[in-house]
Amino acid sequence: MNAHHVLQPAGSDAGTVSQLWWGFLGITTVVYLLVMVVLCVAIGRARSGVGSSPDSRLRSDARSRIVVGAAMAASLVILLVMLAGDFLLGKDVLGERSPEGEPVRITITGHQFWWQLEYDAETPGDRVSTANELVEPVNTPIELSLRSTDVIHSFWLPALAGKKDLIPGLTNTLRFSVLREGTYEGQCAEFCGYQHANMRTRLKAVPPAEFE
Ligand SMILES: [Cu+2]
Repeated sequence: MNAHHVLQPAGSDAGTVSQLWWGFLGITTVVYLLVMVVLCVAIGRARSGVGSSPDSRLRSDARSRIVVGAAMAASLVILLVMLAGDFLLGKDVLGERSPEGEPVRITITGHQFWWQLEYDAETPGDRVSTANELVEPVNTPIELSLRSTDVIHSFWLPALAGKKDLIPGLTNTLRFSVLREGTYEGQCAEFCGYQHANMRTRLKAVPPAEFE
């Protein structure tokens, strides 16, 4: 399995995003094929000279009014469906589908060109600082606080969750959970300087017992 792949989701958010992607691919494929069929029929009719008499022009005028009306109605329906889909997807991505429980909290600070990771804990002795590589328990909510000390970076683990920016002077929050054990590659997704391409990260998802 390519752990960098956005269409092989292993996280709560990435699953929703890939569902949306496949849904759109299906709908747009059907629409494309329909348009091509109608286009071929129209070209065929124009070639054979159908509809060139004055009488049939009148009929085709009436028909084109129906077609325009139907197209407008279809656009309205599609817009409403997309609005509803957007609303439902937003609810999913905001974490209402994530597992219950106390999240593992980590503060991530973006630097040119590395990620500083700090595991939050009640007792100071349990706080851990590390760089670039995260270790997380599976099926447990994860809450990342994202900050930056220099320029804007963007934290992105394609197989797990969408991008979220790290902005100087602002703390952003990213919540998700990992559904399968494995190692997942990540990448800074906002151009931040000459070494931007080397600003990688990695998340190792382990069983909760091993994480403790
Ligand atoms: Cu960066």
